[in-house]
Amino acid sequence: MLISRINSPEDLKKIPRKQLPQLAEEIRRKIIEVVGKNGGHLASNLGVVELTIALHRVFNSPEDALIFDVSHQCYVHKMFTGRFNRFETLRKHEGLSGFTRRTESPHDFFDNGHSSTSISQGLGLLTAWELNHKDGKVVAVIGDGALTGGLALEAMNHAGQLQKNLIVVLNDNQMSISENTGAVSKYLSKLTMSHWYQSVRHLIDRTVSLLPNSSRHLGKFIYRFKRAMKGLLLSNNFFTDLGFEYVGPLDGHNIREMEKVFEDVKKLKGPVVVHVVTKKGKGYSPAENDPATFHGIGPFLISDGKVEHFDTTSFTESFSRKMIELGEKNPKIAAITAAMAKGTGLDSFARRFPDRFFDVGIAEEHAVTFASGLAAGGMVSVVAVYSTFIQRSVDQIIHDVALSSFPVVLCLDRAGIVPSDGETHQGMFDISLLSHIPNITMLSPATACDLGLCLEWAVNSNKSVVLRYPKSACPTELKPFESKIEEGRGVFVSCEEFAPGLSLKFDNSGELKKKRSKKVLFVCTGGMLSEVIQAARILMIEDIQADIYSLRFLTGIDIDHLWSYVQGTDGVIFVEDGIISGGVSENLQKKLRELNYDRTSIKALPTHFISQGSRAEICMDTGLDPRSLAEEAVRVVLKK
Ligand SMILES: Cc1ncc(C[n+]2csc(CCOP(=O)(O)OP(=O)(O)O)c2C)c(N)n1
Repeated sequence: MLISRINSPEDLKKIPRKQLPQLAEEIRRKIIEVVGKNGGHLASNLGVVELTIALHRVFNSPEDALIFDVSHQCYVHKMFTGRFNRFETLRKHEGLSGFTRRTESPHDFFDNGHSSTSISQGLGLLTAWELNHKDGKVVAVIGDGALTGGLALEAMNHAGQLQKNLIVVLNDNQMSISENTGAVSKYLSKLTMSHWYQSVRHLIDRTVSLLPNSSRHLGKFIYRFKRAMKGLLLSNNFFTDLGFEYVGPLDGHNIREMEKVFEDVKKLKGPVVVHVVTKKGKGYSPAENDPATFHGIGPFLISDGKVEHFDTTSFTESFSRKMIELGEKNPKIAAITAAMAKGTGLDSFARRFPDRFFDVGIAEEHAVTFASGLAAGGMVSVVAVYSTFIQRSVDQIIHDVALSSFPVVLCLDRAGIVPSDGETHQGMFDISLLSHIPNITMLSPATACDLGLCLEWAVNSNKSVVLRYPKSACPTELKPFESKIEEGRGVFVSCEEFAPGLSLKFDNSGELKKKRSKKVLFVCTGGMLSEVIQAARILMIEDIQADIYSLRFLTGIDIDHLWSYVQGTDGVIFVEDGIISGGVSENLQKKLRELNYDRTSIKALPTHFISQGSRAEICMDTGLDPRSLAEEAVRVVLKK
């Protein structure tokens, strides 16, 4: 295999040109094989095989910097930079990250994962290199989806001003995760059409030159037609107007053509955009035909691309269904997402109520402020994004939503522990960031039914509400979670509910014992209910009665209600899938201390970045696995 002989970009440069198609084929096969097993960003990586070959053959990484935006498309780059041997460990616990990571390689300049950062990063890096008299080219590789992010446009604005030799490679496959949306996307299609125009123009020119003199009036007509078409397609180039040179659009699967252009572009002065057109999912028909599903996918069967389906309901599915139901009932509900229609489950709402659905592109800040505008105009806005990406919108939530108490419901999927994607995707900051904002009510539903009730309450509350729920299957339904929502109050789940057999205790002679020796109460965020139930079952076997109080509300908590369940217990264990600092547990622990109750302990995510693994592995790493929770409970109730 050619690919196994490449340990550095220098090795790649030695591969004879005629063997490059074979190399591309080997790379595609390897990506499909590993992502089929481990899951990952298949379609995006299959689309950039030739582009990455051309970039690494022309530029001299790491003397030159290749910066991948989001960096979900960096698999080929990893293979060329000494990581092919470990490629099988992609996205696994302690394996290679699915994104660029500085700790992995000097060829990875940034720890990316969130979108639209590469132009800012590249411009900063280049400026620093110049100030430090270091030579080297800086190339930002950004997708057409990522270009819809405001940060990328802010960076272009600045780059146009600074006029440094920044090279921006625009990888245009007309797809974000789903089909790209918005005016920028339309504009790029127009530019791409100009390529078609150039080819057609040459054909027309040749045909006209062959026409006899008598047909000259036809020639004039054709000339006017050409001019009109050119005006339509090329009159304004957004990039050149911002002060960039523009080259393209190029065929992103033609290595030779790209190499030639990159060689020329290296010599240019000032910033340049090289527009490259690629096909998402190239070379694997299930991904070519359905690039949105294969954007980020779990393990699948290579023969037909089918994904195994489990017989469980996820929080996302539950949200998706409830939104349709609420949308039917209330025509004032509008739904907004930032390029995550499929991931958040809003795609079905979009199909059912297209007039009330808005995909704003990768623009979380705008999504929130747009929602506040809708709310000001009499709508109830539901914004669905991932917890990690709402970090972008903290100011918009404070300034544009909470200050005016607008009825905006923020639904944060992937809150808490997020498997496989690592540090950049954990949903661990939302409680600390958002729960302290005045006028914000925050809820953490624990089951599918609970999510539905919380969402219904939220859209009817006329308040600014945040709902957070994890990427996981919902715990199987428990009756207490069907109870009516009472503001500030959590859901008490007695051990009889989730461990009916275990809740009865017999002594050695077979007599039913009335009481266990000790009693503990777990107070948890909804996303941790599954692990807490398992921990409670372990304790029941060990003669400790364990009940649960699930925090439906993370703000404005009715402390008297909680206290009524805490009284008479030998210990309280708070369990939270957010960072400990500024979390809800810290606050409640303080409140219980004020009531002279101090047999408490907090098990929350540590305040450091958490890398990839399965949910169970991350729980083990952070002490949130059922066994560790049970051990902590024993320590507290036995005062060890
Ligand atoms: C701030 C932010 N919001 C959302 C996402 C989720 N996301 C990851 S990749 C992607 C689409 C990127 O599209 P594009 O840049 O065109 O790359 P492609 O995968 O099409 O090559 C999105 C929305 C993200 N990574 N960061």
